[in-house]
Amino acid sequence: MTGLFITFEGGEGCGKSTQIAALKARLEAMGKTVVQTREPGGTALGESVRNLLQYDDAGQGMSPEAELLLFAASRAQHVRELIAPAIAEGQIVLCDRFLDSTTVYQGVARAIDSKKVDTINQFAIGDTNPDLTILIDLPPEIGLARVHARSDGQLDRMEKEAIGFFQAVRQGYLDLAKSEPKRFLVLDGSQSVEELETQIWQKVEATLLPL
Ligand code: Z5A
Repeated sequence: MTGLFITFEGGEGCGKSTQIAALKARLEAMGKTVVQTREPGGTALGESVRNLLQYDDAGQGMSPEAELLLFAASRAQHVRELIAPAIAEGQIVLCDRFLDSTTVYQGVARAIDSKKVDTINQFAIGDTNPDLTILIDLPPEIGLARVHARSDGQLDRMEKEAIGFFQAVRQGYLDLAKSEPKRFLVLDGSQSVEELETQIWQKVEATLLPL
């Protein structure tokens, strides 16, 4: 019995968490067992790394190379401790960000050599690849305005980057999705929560049918 591994990607505030919660509720109503998780994080080790990457003073001067390896370390543990065992038990794993975030944020926006990023990504995930990746595309100005509206002025280390960084992220995602059209579903994140929910459900239902 093998499960299903669905990842959600996109820029800040594009609506991933909102859509994951809605999809989880629909799947559970069908009697499916769902694991909802996120990156960086998802395990005790991963959540500690998340704090280092986002808020800890020790992370403030972090080099792009150290950042890449910390995201990969969190992922390596996440795959082995939580994701791969859940898939092997036939569960559905919904993950807020996965290896495509590294490809785009560290590879494209931080301009680290893409071959090196790919090698590290593959080492981290082994053979645990997503079955489906939902990319919620949104102009960064809109996503960041949503994040700022809910943050009380408290931004994490990466949210303080300049707008050009997030524009590079957006383009990086769109290029990546174009290169892997079978795995990616690209949705317009400026639609309503309900419209997005319907489109995601149509795709997931069709993916589940043959299982
Ligand atoms: N990162 C990396 O560089 N490399 C990696 O390998 C990985 C990550 C794994 C993690 O951020 C950071 O790490 C991220 C990438 C980097 N960096 N940055 N910058 P995070 O986990 O803290 O946050 P996030 O992933 O960027 O997500 P988010 O800010 O929590 O947003 P979201 O989950 O996509 O959106 P949301 O919480 O569902 O919605 C945001 C708000 O918009 C909220 O108030 C909603 O009510 C509202 N919303 C949602 N949908 C809609 C629609 N459709 N219309 C209007 N309003 C909406």
